[in-house]
Order: sequence, then C-alpha cells, then structure tokens
Amino acid sequence: MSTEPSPSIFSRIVAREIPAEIVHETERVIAFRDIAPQAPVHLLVVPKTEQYRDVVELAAGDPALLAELVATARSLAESHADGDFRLVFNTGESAGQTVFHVHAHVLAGGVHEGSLA
Ligand code: DGP
Repeated sequence: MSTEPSPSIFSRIVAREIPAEIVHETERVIAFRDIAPQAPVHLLVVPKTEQYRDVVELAAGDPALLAELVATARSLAESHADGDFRLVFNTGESAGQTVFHVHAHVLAGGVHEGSLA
C-alpha cells in the first residue's frame, strides 16, 4: 500500500508552498484546477486535512466533510459549467490513485463522451 509523503503535495498547495489555480477555499476545503486536465473543467476538491488517504477512510472518519466535498463539487460545476458534473474518487494505486490525500475530481463542461479520469 502506498504512503503519501507528509506534507502531501496538496497540503503544500494549501500552505501556498506550491502554486495552484485555487478556485474555492473554506475553513476545511480547498479546490483548484488539476494540473493535467481531462475535461474542459477539471477541478480537484480536497479536504485541508491530509489525515484521510482515500474516500473510504473519509466516509468512515468524517462523513460531514465528505458531504461538504460533494456540495462544493455541485457549486463549482454550477459556477464553472452548466451544473452537471462527473465526480471521481480514484481509490487505490491500481485504480489510478497517485496522491494519497483524499480528493474528488470534478469533471464538467462537456464530459458526456469522454472516458473516466
Ligand atoms: P489521482 O490520480 O486520482 O491521485 O489524482 C491526482 C491528481 O492530482 C492528478 O489528476 C494530477 C493532480 N496533481 C498532481 N500534482 C499536482 C500539482 O502539483 N498541482 C495540481 N494543480 N494538480 C496536481
């Protein structure tokens, strides 16, 4: 099982140690553009805490925070596209997860014909 270096790359974005195009931030959540977009709108919605490595851990440990991620995804899809979106949580290395600090991919703006991220 892969472990994430600490601080994770996303924690370093939260701390402004790595630049990112941040589109939304609250006390507990940050959202920014994915560095390698797979759709016209491709945002990452990330809890600021790095204590949860994937969505399964987050759902068990803090379901309210998971609900905030989903609500943020909806709101960003409305402000950046037509409101419809695909929400992807890659979970585990063989499923394509590369950053083990839980994050939601929000894909919008014309993803109906595309492949999954
Ligand atoms: P995943 O493969 O599901 O773990 O997604 C990780 C995503 O994070 C991947 O789509 C690329 C993105 N990413 C990795 N490093 C950076 C970075 O430094 N900045 C930004 N904006 N995105 C990054």
